[in-house]
Amino acid sequence: MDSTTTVSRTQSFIDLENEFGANNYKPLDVVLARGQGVWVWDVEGNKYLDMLASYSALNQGHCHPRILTALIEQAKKLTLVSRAFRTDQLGPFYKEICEMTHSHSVLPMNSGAEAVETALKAARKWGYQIKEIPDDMAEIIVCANNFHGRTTTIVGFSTEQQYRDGFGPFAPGFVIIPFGDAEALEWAITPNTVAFMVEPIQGEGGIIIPPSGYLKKVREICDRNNVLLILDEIQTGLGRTGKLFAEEHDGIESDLTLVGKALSGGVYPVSAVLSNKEALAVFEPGDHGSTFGGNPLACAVARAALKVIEDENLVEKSLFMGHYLKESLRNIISPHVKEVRGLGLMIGVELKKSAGGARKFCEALMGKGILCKETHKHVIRFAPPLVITKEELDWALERIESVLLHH
Ligand code: IF1
Repeated sequence: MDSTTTVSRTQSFIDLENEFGANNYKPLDVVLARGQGVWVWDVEGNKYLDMLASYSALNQGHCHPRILTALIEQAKKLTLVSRAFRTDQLGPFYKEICEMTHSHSVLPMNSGAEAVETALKAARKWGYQIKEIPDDMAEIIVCANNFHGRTTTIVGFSTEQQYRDGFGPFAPGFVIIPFGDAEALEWAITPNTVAFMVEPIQGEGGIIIPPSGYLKKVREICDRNNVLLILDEIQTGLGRTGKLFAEEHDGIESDLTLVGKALSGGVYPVSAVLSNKEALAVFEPGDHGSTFGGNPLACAVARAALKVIEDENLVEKSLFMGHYLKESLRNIISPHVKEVRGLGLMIGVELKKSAGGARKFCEALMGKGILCKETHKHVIRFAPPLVITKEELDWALERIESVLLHH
């Protein structure tokens, strides 16, 4: 293939997207066709190291053979019965995820936003039934700079103008406080507060890590005020930060934990609400549901994805490799870098304003065979699959260094 045909091959796919698709994304102009482990290949045959890992959905790496086998074997047997009937996958999935995460009960959904919505409903119903607050008065506290998904309820309590503009009117009942400020939580709680929902680390917010001990204080405040603590671990969970859940860094347990993304290893949309308390117990038949939530294909995939995390020690790998990547990034002396921060393999490199934005650095990295994505204009996010090796990180670091030094 000469270079003129190769360029037009990529462009032809981009043209199709532009002609027929809604314009709600502006991706890098790379058209991927294949993935294996930490590597992906575009339609020209170029190979890239995936350092985004689909926003942590690919903790187990692309096309993990054990997860694919589970998908294929289950797909041949039974894919969906709806929740009108039972399957031989649901119970075992429940048992395995509850045992692995020390949860008492679980409610399966598909997307992360659905898990968030499920937790909001559970918290409100818990507030009316158990905390006995007056009808339709429930308040849920969330943080500024949050990202919990894209439904109309969720974007209604976003503080990012673009996520909200043009999509109102929004659901009432949400109170916004600054992230990382436990005192602000104390102040915001009223007799009608049912829950506080927070990301342990704000991902889309720019890899923002709260002051140490924040979640510990938050847990104590919630306990003292009979308020549920909902942790959105859709991005931070399942090994990403070097613990199975980020809450473990503070030695606490949430009341409701939301998981998604890596729950399927990026193979299929699977999310869940995990509960340590009576919160999920408020649901009765008919209160909540989903056609695909908990389907046997999803359960088989999630069971395999969880086993891979366990059997391949991905939590420990994330801690070890994350430490290595973070320290190595800190050793790069670049005039553009303001701060390198992160936990496990969830790392942000914040650039100085004078660097002119992270996007062009991501484009330069793509030219060198590394895929990553800017967040909040000035932060380059590095979050590769947790299966990445030291040799692969060294390969990446050489290229990251040259981009950070010469752009
Ligand atoms: C996109 C961002 C990341 C999440 C947390 C819930 C959800 C997400 C903490 C909703 C989703 C996504 C959505 C995806 C890109 C990605 C993202 F940049 F948009 F913000 F990861 F940082 N809670 N995050 O991070 O889960 O319904 O999407 O399954 O393109 O919007 P979902």
